[in-house]
Amino acid sequence: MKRGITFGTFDIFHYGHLRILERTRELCDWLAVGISSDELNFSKKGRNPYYSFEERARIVGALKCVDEVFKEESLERKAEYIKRFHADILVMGDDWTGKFDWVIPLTRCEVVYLPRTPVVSTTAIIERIRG
Ligand code: C2G
Repeated sequence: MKRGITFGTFDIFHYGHLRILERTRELCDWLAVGISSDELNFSKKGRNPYYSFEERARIVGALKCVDEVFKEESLERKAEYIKRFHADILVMGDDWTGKFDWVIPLTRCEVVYLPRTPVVSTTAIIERIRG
């Protein structure tokens, strides 16, 4: 059985989020998803997520293609999370290309970056509704 792991904020859940999770699950038989803590999101994006960690984790955890959700507290703890879940493959969108290759020698986990779904993003949704 191949075990997968991926990470994200998944704020204001949209089609691009669904597609990365579905495509990730096609590459493995079991999938754990690390959901950014509210504090990690603030440090990455300079704003609080619209939905709280608990709400984002409930939404992602309810999906058919997701087997387990957990809290991602820091980008630097990826190797620890990979070991905790015995992940064989880490998948991220290609906005992160190369950024997590450092886990390979530490974990022997395969790392794959998939193309982002064009056009849709949480930021674009917020701007469109605001404007
Ligand atoms: N994504 C995508 N297509 C989009 C938007 C997002 O494929 N149109 C992917 C991203 O590439 C990422 C995942 O969906 O793999 C989650 O995106 P975000 O919620 O923006 O997560 P991010 O803030 O990039 O957090 O440890 C890594 C970080 O926690 C990732």
